[in-house]
Amino acid sequence: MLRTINKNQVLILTNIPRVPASITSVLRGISRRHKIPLSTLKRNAQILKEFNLIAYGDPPNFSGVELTELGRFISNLTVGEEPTVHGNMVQTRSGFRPLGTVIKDLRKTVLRMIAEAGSGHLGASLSAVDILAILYMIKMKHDPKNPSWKDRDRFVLSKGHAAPALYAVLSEAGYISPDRLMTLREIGSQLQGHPDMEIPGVDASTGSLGQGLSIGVGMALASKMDGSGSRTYVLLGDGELNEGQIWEAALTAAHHGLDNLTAIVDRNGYQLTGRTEEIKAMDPLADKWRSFGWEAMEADGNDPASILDALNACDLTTGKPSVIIAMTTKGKGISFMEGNKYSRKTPDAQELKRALKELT
Ligand SMILES: Cc1ncc(C[n+]2csc(CCOP(=O)(O)OP(=O)(O)O)c2C)c(N)n1
Repeated sequence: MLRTINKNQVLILTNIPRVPASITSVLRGISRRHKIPLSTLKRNAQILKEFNLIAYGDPPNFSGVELTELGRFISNLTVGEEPTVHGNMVQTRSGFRPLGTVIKDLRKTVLRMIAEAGSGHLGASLSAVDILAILYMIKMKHDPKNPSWKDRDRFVLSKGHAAPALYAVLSEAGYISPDRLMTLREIGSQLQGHPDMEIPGVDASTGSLGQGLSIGVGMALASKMDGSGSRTYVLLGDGELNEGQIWEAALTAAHHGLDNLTAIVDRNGYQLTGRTEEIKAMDPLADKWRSFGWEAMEADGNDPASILDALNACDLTTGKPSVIIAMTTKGKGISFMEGNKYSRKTPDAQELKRALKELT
């Protein structure tokens, strides 16, 4: 008998992570992103299981979902590209692409944008690329065709100086046309050194460090009051935690039990002028958040699987906000830029060429 695979089944096949994840969390993610009822996806997952294209255990012997060998074959045929070991296929403006390739391309875009502009926070942008990619490509419920969709998840780039990384991701997701990216920091361009809410997909204007978590608290509180079910994510710098306003916001979020709020600290260990621990020590950082009433966990912030696991764990937290201390490397991905060397340094033509070569 000739069998065909429907669109929902293709979506499921191409969204099975290469990392351990439960079938329910995968289907829930697809349901939220593509606005397909969970029950429809569950039925289709069951069919894929019967076709022997995916495998997962049934409760109580539950196990993570994975593609079978046949499933992987079909999935590759369907999307026409080899999935990488680094993660699942993600939907981009140009169709489904392997996450690992997308992330490399984002780093290349950030390098090109900052080189073209002649200024920008390169190290801080590169350290945050993986986190932003996972949020916009996998985790968040949003719709590039309808940026102001009321029930979308919200994102606040509190460390606003990493704007080039945000613009690169927003472009890949379909919000910003790629030909505008190279206007970074040009007079008259929307794409300034810090994000502005005029830009489709940008939920908060930021740049003055210390304010983003307060904005996120307001958004999460509003979502609770509206009953919209949307989540709010805030990306903070570790040096930014020197700002007292962060800790006022942390108290407020815990006071209101904002379990729809997740903060992510880009713990790259450096601020503008040196090591965070030398300028104002913060360790043990997770314990500090816990003492403020937050669920706190650590993750490898440059490992997509680790970030996704932590974000999924935050979804399960109830009654309090959650924070991920994402251990990252400033300048991540380019050997000679890692550390604080390219905090504010712009690559010259030679350096750009070398850096891009490392990402091939
Ligand atoms: C209120 C405020 N003070 C100073 C600055 C200037 N500034 C821009 S980036 C930066 C360092 C931030 O360090 P961190 O939060 O660790 O982020 P990283 O660049 O390491 O990712 C500073 C002080 C600012 N943007 N806002």
